[in-house]
Amino acid sequence: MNEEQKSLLLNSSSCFSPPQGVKLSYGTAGFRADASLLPSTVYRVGILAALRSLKTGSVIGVMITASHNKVSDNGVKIADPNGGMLSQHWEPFADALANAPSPQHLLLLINEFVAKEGILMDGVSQAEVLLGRDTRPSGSALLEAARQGVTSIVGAVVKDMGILTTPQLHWMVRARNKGIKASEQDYFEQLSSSLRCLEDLIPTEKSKFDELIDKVVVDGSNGVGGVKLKGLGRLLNALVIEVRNSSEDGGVLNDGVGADYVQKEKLVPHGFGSEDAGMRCASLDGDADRLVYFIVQPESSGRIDLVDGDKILSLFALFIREQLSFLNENEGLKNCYPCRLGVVQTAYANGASTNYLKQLGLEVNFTPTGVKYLHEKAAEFDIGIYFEANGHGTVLFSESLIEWLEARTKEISSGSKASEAEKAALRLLAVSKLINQAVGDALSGLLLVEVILQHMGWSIHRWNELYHDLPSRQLKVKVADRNAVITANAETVVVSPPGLQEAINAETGKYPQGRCFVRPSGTEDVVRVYAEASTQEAAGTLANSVTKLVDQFLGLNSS
Ligand code: NG1
Ligand code: ZN
Repeated sequence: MNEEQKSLLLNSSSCFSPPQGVKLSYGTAGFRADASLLPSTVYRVGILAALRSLKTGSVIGVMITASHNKVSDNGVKIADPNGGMLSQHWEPFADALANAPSPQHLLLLINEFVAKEGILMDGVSQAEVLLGRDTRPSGSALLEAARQGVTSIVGAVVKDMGILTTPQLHWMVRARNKGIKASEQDYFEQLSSSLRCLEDLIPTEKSKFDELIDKVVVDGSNGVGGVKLKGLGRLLNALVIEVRNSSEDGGVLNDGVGADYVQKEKLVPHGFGSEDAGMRCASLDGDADRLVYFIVQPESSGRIDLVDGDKILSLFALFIREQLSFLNENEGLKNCYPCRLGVVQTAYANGASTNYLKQLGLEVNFTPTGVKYLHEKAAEFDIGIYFEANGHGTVLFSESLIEWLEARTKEISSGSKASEAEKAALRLLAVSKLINQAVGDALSGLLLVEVILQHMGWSIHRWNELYHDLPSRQLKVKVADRNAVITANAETVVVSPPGLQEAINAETGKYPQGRCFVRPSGTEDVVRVYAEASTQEAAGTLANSVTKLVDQFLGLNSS
């Protein structure tokens, strides 16, 4: 590192002191904390992003958001060259950077790391970082901190992409690195044109809808998703999207609104009421990477029927499975593609959804919580569909399948009537363009759900009837040290502290269809408890009893 670089880093880092007595860790969603604690961390993540860009020779993204968490929180995470999460191999460096106590320590760390990774800091190599943020009031100052971090590395430039959904930024990073146009307009155009392609291929006998089915009402969680959905909606022909709880409506972000609230509380979000009973409603989270649907129950009970990420996954799996069967039906060997379709869930998936998917003959895989694990597993298939019950998920297509589909659809001669197999190939190709290949994306997910429902000629009620969720309950417990809980088998079994799993088993055994697991959260300082049973009351009692067990083994008063 030359003198110019050293003094640039020392000068700029002296403006950002790390918070005293707080240890930050790059969890499943990057760094997250109260926004007042974050300027130094975000500045340092800016440095990390510039180094990552130098190392990979690619564009890197930095997104400033705390997703579904409260408005006073914020967070920061990196988008890697393929648009995915930061390589796990760099996470320890992110932790060390964030917690370095002084500018001198920071410099030392960077020096060691660049030497180990063989990163050239010669002032000649170029780095580029795209910055984005959600609508949180703390976002603009934190974006500035990120900018300072990036530009404290010689040769690194910043592009401020402004207020975006998290998936938009990931999409842009991926597109830039593929040499594709990557503006917001390009994103909207790709989504709307692939949707149109799918709409044009809807079987004619199914394309008749009453007014109710044509419209979807979306809760934007008082965040960025609502604004973007309005922009996208203007480019759509057939689909009518009514947006409520958009950031400019003045409500508080994620407060009694949004996908997390709707999924966890199973209550009607603000801005919705009994007049919406029976309508097709959807909810996004604060940065629009989660999507759930819901039906407001009649009368003013305030309750909803939740159509969660598991049901979105099931709908996508059904549609894709149908297209694959058309694709290979009556085809000679030459035209067949031995497509491996896999689905990926976590322990939070409702047991009824897993049974349903298995009954369809699908390969169901489980990973620990955290998008990076699901994404990695799904990428092993030709078509990998992953969803968390909370509504984060997408459908990944292998490069070789896309190439094959492109070749297959090029053969379709204009003017002649496409065969069922050709239509299926066109549909799958359109899905691969519509659905975000980088991360779960509520906007593209919503368009895909909408067009599949039209394709099937299904109401939300018909969709919801695919299977019946087992009643479930989620709770959280504050403990002395959440990392004292160590789990195995995709987080379904506690291996430490000893004895806790046996106690959970004994409790769970008392309930018909009982299932329960506990795990440390990656984004909050709590242990989460999930319980399922044959009735809502039983699921609640089981969750409560296990919460007490966690408290006995690890509670704030235990050593
Ligand atoms: P943690 O706090 O680790 O449970 C939560 C969600 C994850 C994922 C991350 C990232 C639940 C139970 N957990 O993680 O699924 O979405 O946030 O946002 O919903
Ligand atoms: Zn989110």
